[in-house]
Amino acid sequence: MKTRKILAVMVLLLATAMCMSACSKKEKAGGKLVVGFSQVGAESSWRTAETESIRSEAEKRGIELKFSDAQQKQENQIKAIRSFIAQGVKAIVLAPVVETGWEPVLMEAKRAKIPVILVDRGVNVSDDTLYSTLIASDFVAEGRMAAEWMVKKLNGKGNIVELQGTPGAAPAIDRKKGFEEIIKKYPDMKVVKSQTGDFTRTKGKEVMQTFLSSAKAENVKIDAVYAHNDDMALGAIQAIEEAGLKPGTDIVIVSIDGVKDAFLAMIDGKLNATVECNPLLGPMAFDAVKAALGGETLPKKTVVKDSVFDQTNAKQTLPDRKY
Ligand code: GZL
Repeated sequence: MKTRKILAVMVLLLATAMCMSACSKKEKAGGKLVVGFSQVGAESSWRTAETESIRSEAEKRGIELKFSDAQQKQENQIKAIRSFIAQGVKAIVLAPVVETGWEPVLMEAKRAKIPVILVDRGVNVSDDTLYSTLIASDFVAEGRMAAEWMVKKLNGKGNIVELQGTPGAAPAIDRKKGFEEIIKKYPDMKVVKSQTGDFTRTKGKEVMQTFLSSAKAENVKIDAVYAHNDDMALGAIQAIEEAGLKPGTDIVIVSIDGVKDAFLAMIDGKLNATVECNPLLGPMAFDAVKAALGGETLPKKTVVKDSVFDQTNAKQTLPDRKY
C-alpha cells in the first residue's frame, strides 16, 4: 500500500514538472503569442503568396510563427501538428493538402485545447468542432465561372482538356465539380481528356504534352484547356508553343488563381482568362486566431470573394495586383 502511495506521488510530481516545463516553453517565447502554421508546400506561385501573407502578418502582429512546409505530403503535416502540440503552441493554422485523414490529429489538438484555423482548403470531418473556422474561396463557384467564360468564348462548342489539381484536394474536387455543372448544359462541349498536374507548372507541361500527342494520334481536335491553377496553365502554354501551336488563339486557355504571371500571359495573348483565388489570407487568419483564443464562436466558413480577369482587363488591373 505504502509503495502504491509513493508511486502515485511520484507520478503526480512528474506530471507537474512536465506541465511546468511546457508552460515555461510558452513563456520562453518572451511572452509572445506562439502559433504553428502547417503549410501544404511551395508548389505554386499562389502558394508562395499565401505563405508570404501569413508570415508577414505574423511578424506585423509580433506573433512567433513556427512554420512547416509539408512538400505536399499529408504525413508531414500531421507530424508538424503533433510537434506544434508538443511545443505547446497557443493556436495552429492549417492549410490541409487533402480533405480526408485529419480526425485523429485534430482530436489531439482539441484535447490539448489548441484551436485550429483552416485556411485555403477544407477538411472532411464528422465533427466540425475539430476546427474553429475555415477561411477559403468557393472552389465550386470558381469552376462555374471558368466554365461560363469558356462557353461564351467557344460559343458553346468544343473539345476541352482538363488539368486537375492535387488528387483529393478540396480545390481540385470542387473546381472540377463546378466546371462540370455548367459544361453538362452544353451537349457540344466535352471534356475529352482529364488528368492531374498536381498544381505544378512542370507537371502541367508534361500532361499537356501527352494530351497533344494522344489527341494527334486519335485525330481529336483540342479546342481549349481548363487548368485548375495558373501554374499548370503556364506549363501547358509552353507545351502548346513547343508543339508549334499558338496558345490563346489555336487553343483557348482558362485557369484559376490570378497570379501575376497569369496576367502577363493574358497581356501576351497566351492565356485567355483566369478566375482570381485570393491567397492573401494572413490578416483574416490571425483575426480568427485572436477571436478563437478570446473564446469567440467563429462562423464555420468565411468565403473569400473571387472575380474573373481576361484579356480585356488584364493590362489595366496588373498594376494593382498584390500577388
Ligand atoms: C487554392 C489553393 C490551390 C491554388 C494552387 O486555395 O489551395 O493550391 O489554386 C495551389 O495554385 O497550389
